[in-house]
Formats: sequence, structure tokens, C-alpha cells
Amino acid sequence: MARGTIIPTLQLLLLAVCCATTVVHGKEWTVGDSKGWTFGVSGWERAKRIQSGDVLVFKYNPSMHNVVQVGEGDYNSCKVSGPSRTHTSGNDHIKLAPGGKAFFICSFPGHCQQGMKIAVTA
Ligand SMILES: [Cu+2]
Repeated sequence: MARGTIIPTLQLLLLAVCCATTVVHGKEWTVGDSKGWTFGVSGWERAKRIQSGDVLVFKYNPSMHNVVQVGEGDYNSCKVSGPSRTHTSGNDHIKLAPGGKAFFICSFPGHCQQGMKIAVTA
């Protein structure tokens, strides 16, 4: 291998490391990626390194869906019975507070059961 190819490779590596650490602070995640907040979105969050300070962006048609932040029990049962916070703009930006998990469901009848729920560890 020619010596000349080693240095550009190192520069690329350094660039990658630098940018990866920059992104860590306050990254925006569009929930469900291009599909948005919709049926079957559950599980989208699993492979993601979502951290406190990051922002979840929920995109949806507000006449069809909403976003309700709930406790773990309500997340599991798909029923809003405990403390909750409802978002209805259709383009909700929710910053994740440090410590523990955050649970989000759609409270329209049947939607949570059809996979409109995510659990994020921040
Ligand atoms: Cu819904």
C-alpha cells in the first residue's frame, strides 16, 4: 500500500469521530423516520441511541392521532389512567429529560394496541 493513502484515511477517521461526538448533544429524532408517528411504529426506538437532551419529533395528522406521554403502566396497558401529558400539534418536539424512561402512546381508540407506542430510555 502506498504511504499516501494512509494519511487521508486517518483524516477521515478523525472527522468521523469529531462529528459523531458533536451530534450527541441535542440530536433530533423523527419518530418512525419517514413514516412518522403511525401504526406499527413501536420498536422504531430500539436500535437508536437516544439520550437525555435529545428531541423526539412526532409528525402526524392531528385529526387522526395524538401523542400522550404516560407512565410505564399506562404504556403497557394502552390506557391513560395515571398522570399524562397530551400533545396535539401534529409536529410535536419533545425534549427528553435525564433519568429513566419516557413512554409515549397515541390515545385514539385502538391505536396504541396497533403499535402506536414507544418507550425511550434517556
Ligand atoms: Cu393514533
